[in-house]
Amino acid sequence: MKRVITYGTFDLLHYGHINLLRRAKALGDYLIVAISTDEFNWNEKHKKCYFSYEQRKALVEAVRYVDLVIPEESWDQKRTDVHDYQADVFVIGDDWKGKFDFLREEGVEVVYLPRTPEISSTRIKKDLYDANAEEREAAGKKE
Ligand code: C2G
Repeated sequence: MKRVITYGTFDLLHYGHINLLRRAKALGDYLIVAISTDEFNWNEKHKKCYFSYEQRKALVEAVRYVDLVIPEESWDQKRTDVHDYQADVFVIGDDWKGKFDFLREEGVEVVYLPRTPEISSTRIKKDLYDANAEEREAAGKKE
């Protein structure tokens, strides 16, 4: 049983996240996903999520590739997580390339996967904002 672990915020779950989770699962038999808590996101990543941790957890748990979801509460829990959850492989998108090589010291294979281009939660928020502005302007013209 080869166990894979990955970490992320997974807000506004989109096909880039799914591509990552599918490829991560393909590297083993069991996939653990550590989802950043609301506090971790705000304090450490200065990200305000649209969906709460519980909502993001429910969405990711519904993905066919995911076997277990755990909370990510600190940057440095990875070193212990890989032992606590007997992870053989750590996977993350290549926007983090090189940042987690230290996990190799814990006997874990570290894999950086190419990100899916164009899509991101930030891009979704911006596109929706722009579309909404266009709709409001068009409605204003009609009145
Ligand atoms: N991802 C991807 N392609 C995208 C967007 C995201 O492959 N277009 C990947 C990221 O590389 C990451 C995962 O999907 O592996 C989750 O992305 P985010 O929710 O943005 O996670 P991030 O904020 O990078 O948090 O301790 C690690 C951090 O928690 C990672």
